[in-house]
Parts: sequence; structure tokens; C-alpha cells
Amino acid sequence: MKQEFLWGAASSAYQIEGAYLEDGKGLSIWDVFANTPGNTKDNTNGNIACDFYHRLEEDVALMKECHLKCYRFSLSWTRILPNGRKEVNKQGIAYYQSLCKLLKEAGIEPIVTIYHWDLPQNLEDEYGGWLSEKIVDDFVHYAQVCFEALQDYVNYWIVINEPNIFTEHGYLRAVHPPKMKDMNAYLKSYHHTVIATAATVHLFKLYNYPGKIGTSLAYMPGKSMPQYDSAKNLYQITQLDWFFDPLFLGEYPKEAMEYYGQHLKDIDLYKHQQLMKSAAQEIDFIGVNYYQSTWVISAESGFELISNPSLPKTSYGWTIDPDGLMQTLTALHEKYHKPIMITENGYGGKDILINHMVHDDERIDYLREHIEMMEKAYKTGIDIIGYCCWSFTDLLSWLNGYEKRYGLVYIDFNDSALPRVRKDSFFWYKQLIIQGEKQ
Ligand code: BGP
Repeated sequence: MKQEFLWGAASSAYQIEGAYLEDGKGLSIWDVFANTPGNTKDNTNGNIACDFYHRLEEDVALMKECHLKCYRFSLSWTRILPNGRKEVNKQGIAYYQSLCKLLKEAGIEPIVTIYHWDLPQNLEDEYGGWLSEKIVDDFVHYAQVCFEALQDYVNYWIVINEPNIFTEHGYLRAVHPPKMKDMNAYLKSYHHTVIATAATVHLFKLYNYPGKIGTSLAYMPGKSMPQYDSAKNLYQITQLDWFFDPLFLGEYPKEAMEYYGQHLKDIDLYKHQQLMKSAAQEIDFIGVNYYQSTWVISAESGFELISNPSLPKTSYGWTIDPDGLMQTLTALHEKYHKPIMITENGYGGKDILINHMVHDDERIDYLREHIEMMEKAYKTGIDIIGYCCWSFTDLLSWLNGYEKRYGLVYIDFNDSALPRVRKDSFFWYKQLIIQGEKQ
């Protein structure tokens, strides 16, 4: 990989910061949702989480020790704008400025995600959040406050994390706020994320802010037996192209419009086409989160996704498929011709702390195999600019509480001091980066 390749790790505000009511922060939909009994696994919430809010020095020192070249984190909208708009919370801004400063001093490039799912509750209450086009102006205003405040430190911006996942979980599957099961709401909310992203990218370029801007989506490539090729194709068009095309080509795939048909009522996919087209040109890179592939078979509804019978799984049943990463990178490169940053990739499992050590061999194997595949893809000419493993420390899993661990650093959540313990994967990743530095 190139000398300047961004080896790093990723996280998000709600999953690590805690301090949910401190220093002027307003409530997000996740604060409210997770504090309502029955909504999350074992009623876990991010009220304290990893207490990253109070431990910047300690955790950034660990990142430096691990030789990270970049650290991807998200900003909490309500820490910066407690009501979602207008009044700026200076303490929130100061907090993120000091995080960026610490990272820079440690030689670590901050990669900032503007939005990782924690919408201001106020905007949800006022007009239904992502269901209303009103969100676009509020989002762009928030993004500009972030650009203004952090432009001296940040060279890589990611507009929204996985809009394809949070809209599905929130509006179609009712497992995230606002707990809806409505196809039309799902498609509508997604469309508003597209417009908000396009408008943000356009503003970033118009004001000539320094650095590069991209956005991150989840990609789960489909595999199938040859007899199910048409099912796989339908999956590709309606579940992958549908989300990526409007952001990186500036238009939705026509075939998928037919597929969604009447569910698209009240959604004008063409109204902002000019903006979508120009932002698709202007956006600098594709952020992709890859964890697993899926097995596609045909079904009455066109296709069905099942677990791949011939591939190994994590203890949480996620398919382990490094080849799927190659499939992902190749598909994105060939279709959109933009540099790619792998903004998430990692192994979620139940780690055990024994004598202040965590032997997480499965995680090391997972990371090694995926990184090798990425390097192979890179050698074929795919422009890959960075790799962020998910995650640096253990953190709150949206659907699996504190039990499912992804970190290179273990956190003992049963101990109120929240001690940090370097896992075997921490030392392994550190060596990998050091070797890269020598090349
Ligand atoms: C991605 C999210 C992350 C993280 C990860 C692991 O979709 O962007 O925030 O949660 O998935 O997911 P989980 O914790 O559900 O295993």
C-alpha cells in the first residue's frame, strides 16, 4: 500500500461518548429510544458507554501506541446544536476541537462522520425527522457549522453513515427509532438522506472547504447458484444500486423504480435531479462498510436472502467471506470510478478477559484475511485510500448491547472504572501498520 495509506479504526458518537446530558448537550432520538424500556437488548443505552467524552487523552494515547494513521469518529448533532438548529453549544464545539487537536498532535488524521444515526429528538418531534424534506435545510446548516468549526483540523469528511441501514432498521423493520414498518416511509426517508448528502457535498465545494468529502454506505454483495442469477440481479439493483447510484451517479436505477412501484407514491425522485447529478460529480470518495456477503435464492417476491451454507460464520451468525470484499471493491470501482475508503470492517464476538489478556484469534484471522484481500484488490488497480477496522475499543452495539465486541481494546463494562485492556488483535494490528511504515 502507499506510504500515506490511512490505516485506522472507526467508531460513532452514540456508541462511545456517554455524557449524554453533559455540558449543554440536547437529546437525540437514540437517547430517548434507548432509555425507553423494552427497546434495546437488556435495556442497554449509551448514557455512559465507553465514557470517551471524559477519556480523550487516555484513548488517543492508546491509538498512538497502536500507530494508527487515522481515526474515524462521528459528531453528535445535539452536542453541537442542542435543539438540532440555530443555537450553537460552544462546549460541544470545544470538545470536538480538542479531540481533533489531540489526534493531530499524535500524528493521527481525524476522519469525521457528520451523522451516525443520532438525530435530534426535537426535529423528530417537530416534523418527523427524515420523513420530511424539511430535514435537508437543517442538516445542511448543521454540516456547515461542523465545517466552520473543524476545517483547520479535518481533511476527510463523511456526510452520513449507512443511510441504507438506518432507514431500513428505523422505517421498515421497526428495530431502530422511530420504529416504523412502512415501505413508503423507508424509501422516502432514504431519499431525504440522498438530498441532504448532495446538498452538503455541494455546499462543501461551493465554500471551498479544505479536504475531501465522501459518504459511507453498507455493502453486502450477493452470491448465488447460476440458476438464481436473475434473483441475484434483482437483489443487486433494488438493494445495492438503489442506494449507491443516486449518490455516485446522480440518479436511481430505472428498473428498481418499477420494482418499488406504488411504494414510491408522494416521493418525487426527479425534483432535485440537477443537484444530485452535480453532487455525484463533486463527491470525492466512496466510503464502504463491509462485514459479510449474502446468499441469494429466488422466491415469490423475486429474491430471498439466506445464510451461505458453505461459508464459516462468526458466533453471531455473520458470514465470514473475504472474497466478498473483493467483490464489493471491484463492483464499486467498475461502476463509480471513485477512490474508495473502507470505513468499517470488523469481527463482532464475545471476547473473554483472562488475567488481563484477551486472546481474540478469530478477530485477528478475520482482519488478516480481509486486509490481504484488500491488498490484492489494490494491486489490481483499485484506488483504495484507507482502511478503518470497526472498532478501536469495544463499544455499544445498537442491537446487541455491550455483549457483542468489536474492539482492538477491551473495555470491562462491569467495572465502573471502565478499564481498557489491549487485546491480542491490538498488538497484531500495530505490527501490521509498523511493517507498512517500513515499506
Ligand atoms: C454498522 C454500523 C456501526 C456498527 C456496526 C456493527 O452497520 O455502522 O455503527 O454498529 O455496523 O454492527 P452490530 O453492532 O449490530 O454488530
